[in-house]
Amino acid sequence: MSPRVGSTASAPLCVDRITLRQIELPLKEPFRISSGVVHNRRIMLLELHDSSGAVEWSECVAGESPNYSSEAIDTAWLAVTKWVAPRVLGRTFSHPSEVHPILERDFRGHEMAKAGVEMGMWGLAAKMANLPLARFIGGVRTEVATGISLGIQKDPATLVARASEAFAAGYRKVKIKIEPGNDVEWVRAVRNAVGPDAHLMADANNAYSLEDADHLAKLDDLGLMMIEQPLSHDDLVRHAALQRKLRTPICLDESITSLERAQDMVTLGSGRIINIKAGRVGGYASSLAIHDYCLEQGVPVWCGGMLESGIGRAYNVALASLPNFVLPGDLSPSARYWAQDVVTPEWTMTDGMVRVPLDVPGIGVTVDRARVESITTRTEVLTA
Ligand code: OSB
Ligand code: MG
Repeated sequence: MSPRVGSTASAPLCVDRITLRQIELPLKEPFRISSGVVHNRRIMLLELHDSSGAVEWSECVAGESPNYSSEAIDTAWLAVTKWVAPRVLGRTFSHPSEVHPILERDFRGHEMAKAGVEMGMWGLAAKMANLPLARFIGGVRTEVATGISLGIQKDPATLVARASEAFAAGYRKVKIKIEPGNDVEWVRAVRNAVGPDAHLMADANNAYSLEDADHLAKLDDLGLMMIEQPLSHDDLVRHAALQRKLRTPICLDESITSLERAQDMVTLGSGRIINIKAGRVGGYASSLAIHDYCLEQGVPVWCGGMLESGIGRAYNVALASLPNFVLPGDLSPSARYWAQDVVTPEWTMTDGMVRVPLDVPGIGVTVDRARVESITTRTEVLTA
């Protein structure tokens, strides 16, 4: 990949040690999507040590089970220790954009595992360049618009209450998780309660098939900004057929795992919006490439979330400061998820916006080591 226009020069990077930690962070309330439920986040954190003494943290977004993609924290742990870290440790990079191609060569899949390390290299490079990560990658925003992703609730009345509370709290968008049986009438109930102008969308996490096209078309009257990933996790062809039958724009999440998949989406007409999650596409270099391509193509993007701790969230917020992140992201503040986050300051939201940290080099938050230690359940130190 050629260096991105606007990407900032950096001092050479040479990481000689990566500390992996697994933390267990209880969610305030279970998060249910069509493909599974999460009660506690078991999260891999990475601490990258440069030979110069600089240190930065990153996070691998893989979850407990392979219900979102084929990856899970235990496969990612194996992939990082066995194949990802060995390609990076002790090697000198003149810019973090050089890491992605090294991780792609004869190494298929494992995007979340690759991204955990690759994004850490960007965070570290920003810190060593004495720049906030957002500025290091060419971000232009000082704050980013925030949406909330509401898991499937016990009944439509509860969903309506949660959505109304979210708008009252200032959120700029409410995303409603749907599945067959809990869909059109639930979204309609919310729409009737919040009024015609509220920014609403639905996310199906692959719960439908093309045979449901006529049913999904009933959403067209509900004024949704988009419907996210209605069909299979790796599908593009059927989404193109479905998009031809819907007025509501399709947004792809699971299906976009690389720049090439984003290009295929545009070529085939499989969707009109992309949810970029750096973890899903192998990290920042790939996210930047997808962002730049979508900007060229007039395809709006927004930043998705994977119930990250405050560390992963820092990378999401920095990414969302890029120019073509024109729709509110799944970037809720720390208190939406956790009784206590692992960073200081915690992520907060004011008037539906999260501030991009621009006063500190690197990821912009400090890791609370005592807090991390107290919830660590596995550690492994990898060296060159
Ligand atoms: O599909 O966007 C999704 C969380 C886990 C797995 C998949 C998804 C999500 C979310 C959460 O919607 C968004 C957030 O982090 O707040
Ligand atoms: Mg999604």
